[in-house]
Amino acid sequence: MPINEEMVVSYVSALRKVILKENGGETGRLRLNRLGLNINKEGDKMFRIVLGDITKETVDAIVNAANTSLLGGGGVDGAIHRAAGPELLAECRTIHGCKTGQAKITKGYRLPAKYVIHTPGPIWNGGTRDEERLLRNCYENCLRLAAENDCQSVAFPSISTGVYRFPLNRAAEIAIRTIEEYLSTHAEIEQVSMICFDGTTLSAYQNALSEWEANHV
Ligand code: AR6
Repeated sequence: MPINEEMVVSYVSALRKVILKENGGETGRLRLNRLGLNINKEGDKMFRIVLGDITKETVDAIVNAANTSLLGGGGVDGAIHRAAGPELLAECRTIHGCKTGQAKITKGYRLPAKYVIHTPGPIWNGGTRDEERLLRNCYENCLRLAAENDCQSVAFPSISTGVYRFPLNRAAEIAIRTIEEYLSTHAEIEQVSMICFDGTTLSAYQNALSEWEANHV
């Protein structure tokens, strides 16, 4: 039988899980690097950074950069509610909001994604209100909730960098570091995507990933 890319990716993914499980977290990751099996890089199957519209992503869960009411809004939140249909808002009404940095899950309804994980990011206030820690919490809590719900693929938008005005490069650095650290210590999630809506956002996340890799490989 001819070997195709999907077969290689699924083999590498299974092997990665075994190595992470046997060696635990960071040690496992370093071994993967040495073996040339670190598929956790931009453009490959483990961690993608792409230009796109998150409502079109066929993944187990997409993340919504929501507000604490969880009752919809503009930006990516508005786009997700429009694409999911009114059933999403109806379910959101039953879950009574969410604190900044925390996350709650609903079904995806008319979206190609099975679930939506809603997380209110911090509103930037010059860095005086613990915004960096809260943004880190958003990424961590979304990944944890995704794993608890057996999601293997998760797509994130650039949380807080639109209406909430979090400085883009700092937000990208926090997002990349948090996702990379989570993936290096947890094997359940196989693919994380950062879906960037414009070229400036895409460059910021690509640069943050290059910088992170330069310091960690
Ligand atoms: N797919 C991917 N990314 C998108 C999409 C899309 N369809 N649409 C916009 N973005 P924002 P925030 C990008 O403002 O800063 C809402 O009203 C956008 O270009 O949506 O966390 C909520 O209800 C930017 O890069 O979220 C809250 O009140 C990124 O998503 C508030 O905005 C985040 O921009 C949350 O503000």
